[in-house]
Amino acid sequence: MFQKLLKSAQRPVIGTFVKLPALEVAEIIGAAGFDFVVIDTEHALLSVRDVYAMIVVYSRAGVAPLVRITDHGYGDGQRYLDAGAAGILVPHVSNAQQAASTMNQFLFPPAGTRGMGFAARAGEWGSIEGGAAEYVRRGQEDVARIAMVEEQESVDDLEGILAAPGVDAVFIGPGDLSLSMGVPGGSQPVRDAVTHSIKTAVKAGVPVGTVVTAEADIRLRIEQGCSFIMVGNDTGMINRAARQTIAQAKAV
Ligand code: 3PY
Ligand code: MG
Repeated sequence: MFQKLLKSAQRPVIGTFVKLPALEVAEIIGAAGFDFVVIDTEHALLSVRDVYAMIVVYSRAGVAPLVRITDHGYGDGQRYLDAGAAGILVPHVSNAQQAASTMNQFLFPPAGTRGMGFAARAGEWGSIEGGAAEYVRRGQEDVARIAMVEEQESVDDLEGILAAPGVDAVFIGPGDLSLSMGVPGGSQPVRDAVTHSIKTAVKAGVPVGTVVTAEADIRLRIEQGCSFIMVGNDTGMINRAARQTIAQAKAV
């Protein structure tokens, strides 16, 4: 779903992080017009069942559900892909070797070692048209395996990460990159490192995305070649709306 979206969209696609398991929130965000969401298990206390329900609600709303997994292990990522996630974001991929060994787990043999779960939701409960071969094809071709580049080391080894088997796209994380560069929260050198990373990925022909906090940066990052951009998250949207609502009421 996400891969197809990237290939067919006339313009870069826009998504947001989602951290709240309430399905009411998922329906509201799902109807708002986002192209994709990233269900964030790295920074939100979501259970596997929470993630599963969110995948179902967002995909039924026509919003591609990606899942950011917690680490480089097989377990969670495999289960979310079998639950029908459109892809996974792997945080803190430090170098090419790590990119290859991590993504290998999420490719079916002979390319990798992912296990067959044809009877799961991603195989339409075993009744997918085209059978197990179609389940495997979707797992290889339609699913997006996205490496997060968010350390100085990964910026330094970016060309290797971009060339690693199974890396379908990269996502530049300015927050952790700023920590890794010793300037929490960001600075011009961090912005420059993000720009450099985006341009390197574009040159390699690998889809690249990032998260922006300022509206002006949406245009900038699109002009630099990002094909997917993330803005905000569900908790931030509620927080801001709540504060604005009460501030406006009290200002009367
Ligand atoms: C980062 O910026 O570190 C991220 O993980 C994206 O929000
Ligand atoms: Mg991060």
